[in-house]
Amino acid sequence: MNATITERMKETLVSMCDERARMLQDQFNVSMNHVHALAILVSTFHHGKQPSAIDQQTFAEYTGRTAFERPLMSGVAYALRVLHAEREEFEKKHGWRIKKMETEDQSLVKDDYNPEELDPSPVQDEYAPVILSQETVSHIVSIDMMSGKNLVLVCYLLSAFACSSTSYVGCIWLVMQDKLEYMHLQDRENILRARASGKGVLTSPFNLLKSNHLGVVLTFAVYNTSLPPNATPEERISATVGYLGSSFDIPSLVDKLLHQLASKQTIVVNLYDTTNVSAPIRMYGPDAAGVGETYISNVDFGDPTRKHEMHCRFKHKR
Ligand code: WA2
Repeated sequence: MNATITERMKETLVSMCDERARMLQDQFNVSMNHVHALAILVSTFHHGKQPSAIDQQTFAEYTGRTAFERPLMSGVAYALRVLHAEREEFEKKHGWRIKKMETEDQSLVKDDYNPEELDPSPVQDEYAPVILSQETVSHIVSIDMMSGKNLVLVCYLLSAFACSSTSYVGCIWLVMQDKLEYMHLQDRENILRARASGKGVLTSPFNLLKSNHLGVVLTFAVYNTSLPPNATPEERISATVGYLGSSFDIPSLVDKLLHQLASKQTIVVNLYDTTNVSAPIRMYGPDAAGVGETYISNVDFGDPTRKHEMHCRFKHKR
C-alpha cells in the first residue's frame, strides 16, 4: 500500500520534471533558431547591401518587435569584427571609441557599472565592438566583447604582486567567490569558438553586465561569403565579419517559464551546468545540498560541448 503511493509520487515527480525540462529545452531551441535567423538577417541586409540597409534604429525596432520569437533571450546584439589596422577609420565613422569592458581602477564588483565611464580598449590585434543592439541591451554598444581577457591578466598580476588598490580588493573578492574566470573570458571564448565552428555556441553561466544576473550568452558568427558546410576552421575564421549574440537571463526568464506551469508550490526545480561533472554550477533554484530524493532530467541547449540538467524534488519533507 505505502509502496504503491511512493511509486505513484515518484512517477508524478518524473513526469513533472520531464515536462519542465522539455519546455525549457524547446523554448531555448526556438529562441536559438531565431537568433540564428537574425545572424542571416545581418549578413543579408547589413553586409550584403551597399550601403547597409540596417542601422541601429532599424535593428532595435526589428529585434524589439520580434522579441516574442525569443522567449528565453533578454536581448540580442551584433558585434563587428574590426582588425587593428581598421580601428581608426571605424572609430571616426561611428564617432565613438571602442571601449573595453571595464576601467582598470573601476570597482570590479559590479554594483556601480556605468558604461559611460569605460576606457578605450588598449591596442589588440582585433576587436569585437557591439554596433547594433536590442534596446534591452543597449548598454553594451561600443564595448569590445573580446576585451575581457586583459582584465583577467591585470587581476592575476595585481593579485600576484599584492598592489593595494580597489582592483586588488575586487580581484581577491572575485577569486574568493570563484567568479573571476566566469566574468570576463566568456564572451571572448564564445566568439572564438563560434567563428571556428560555424555553430551556435553557449558560454558557461556568468554574471551578465549591468543586470548582474546569472546568464549565458549564445553566439553565432556572421561570414562574408557563403561558406561550404565542410569549410575548415581557418577558412571560417578568415571569412568572419561579425558576431550575433544573445543573452539568456536565467533567474528572470526561467522563473517566468516555470510560472506558466501549475504546481510550483509542489516541486522545487534546480538547473545545473554539468559540463564539468565534478564541479556542477547551479544556474537556477535554491541550494539543494543534502535534500531528499531527486529526479534528474537532461536538458539539451544545442551546444554539444555544454551539458545541463534539471533536478526536481518535492517541496515537503517526507
Ligand atoms: N550580451 C548582454 N549582456 C552581457 C553580454 C552580452 N554579450 N556579456 C556580458 N553581459 C554581441 O557574442 C557576441 C553579447 C555578445 C555578442
